[in-house]
Amino acid sequence: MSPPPIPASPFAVSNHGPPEEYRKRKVALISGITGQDGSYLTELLLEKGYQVHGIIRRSSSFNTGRLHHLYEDQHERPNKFHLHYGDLSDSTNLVYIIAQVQPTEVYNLGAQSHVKVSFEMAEYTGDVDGLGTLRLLDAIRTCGLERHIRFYQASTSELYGKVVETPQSETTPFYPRSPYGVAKLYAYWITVNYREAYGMYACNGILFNHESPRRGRTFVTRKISRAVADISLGKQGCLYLGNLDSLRDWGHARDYVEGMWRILQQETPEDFVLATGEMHTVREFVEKSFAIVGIKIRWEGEGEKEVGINVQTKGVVVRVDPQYFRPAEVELLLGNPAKAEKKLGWKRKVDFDSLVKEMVEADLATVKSLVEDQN
Ligand code: NDP
Ligand code: GDR
Repeated sequence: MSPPPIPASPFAVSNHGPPEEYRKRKVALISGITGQDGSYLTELLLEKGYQVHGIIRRSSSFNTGRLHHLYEDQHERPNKFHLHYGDLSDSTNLVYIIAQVQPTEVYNLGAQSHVKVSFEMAEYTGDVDGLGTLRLLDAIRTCGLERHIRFYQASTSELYGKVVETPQSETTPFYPRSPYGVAKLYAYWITVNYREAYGMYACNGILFNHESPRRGRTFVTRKISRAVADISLGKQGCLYLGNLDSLRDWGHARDYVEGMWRILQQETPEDFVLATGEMHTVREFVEKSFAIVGIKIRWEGEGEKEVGINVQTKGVVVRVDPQYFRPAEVELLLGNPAKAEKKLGWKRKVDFDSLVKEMVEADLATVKSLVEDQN
């Protein structure tokens, strides 16, 4: 005997019109709009003619710095860009925003996204990164829009965690190594489950690390690029880092938000890996970044005692500080973007050297202008 059909949401109403008509409106809702990816995705979608709505958290300090230029542009694009207060821990508010905005595409980028912090705030990370995804999916159902909205989930290479196979692809088994990775695993599967259970157009983008001058300053690449600028301009003495040997597949955030959008434009919903297919150590990122300001590094010592010495001045510019080690480390991440290249026609444009250069040069410009302001 076949099981009874799953009923549509009890709140479903038919006043949204047929899905094809509804989707012509091109209205995007982005959680995590104030973050690195949120800001690049907003730029991309506005360029493509979308009306963009973002969810921002109430904060006692300013948290919309990455969106400032877009807000300024509003006069040229009236009624195209709107921000709503909300939080992934607050379902009532998510239902309200979905009902009010009636988006055609939802990008769930909001998260406590720092892996090391997730060991200290494990429950909060589980709530926001894991259950927050469920709340957003359920808000869509509650509004009866599960057949009208396309949903993107910001999944991550941290799902792979411990190395099972390389390179990692859509079929590689998951083995997360942090509360962040475990929370994102729940989010990954609830997205798959709502696609299968309710026929939702819901997809996971399994994105490998992507960086930019807008990267948060506690992530390793930006921490390095900013320190190189500070050290070379005499504003900082030494850079303290954790594991120099971990290997990451680093791309540019602007390329990756283009991939997110492409994932939601396919005929059928599927999950995709976005990666460069190349990996580098943290140590290499350090060496390349210092080389841009003419500092050549020589490494001395081992483990916690290892230091990076400026070959010309003989001064120590890098030290290892165990406070940045993680209770469980992801030693290596290397993605296989073949499926995305074939089906989405997506390929990263920015290579490793250009990424490092752009980040260091941007930080040099920022620090120089700060120094000038002080003088
Ligand atoms: P960021 O840390 O730069 O941005 C995170 C965003 O989430 C911010 O807008 C933040 O708001 C918001 N946020 C945090 N907590 C909540 C909450 N409780 N409710 C609503 N919003 C919240 O991350 P990225 O832009 O780098 O990454 C975007 C997404 O992609 C994240 O989900 C991340 O986990 C995932 N990801 C990132 C990768 C990368 O390499 N960048 C790779 C793979 C996945 P606020 O500004 O107020 O703090
Ligand atoms: P990651 O990024 O954990 O990969 O998560 P992060 O830049 O924090 O770390 C990368 C690697 O560098 C090592 N490392 C350090 N990391 C930080 N933050 N600070 C240091 O001082 C330091 N020294 C060495 C780390 O141990 C690690 O091995 C990012 C986030 O954007 C996630 O949200 C996203 O899901 C994944 O990328 C893909």
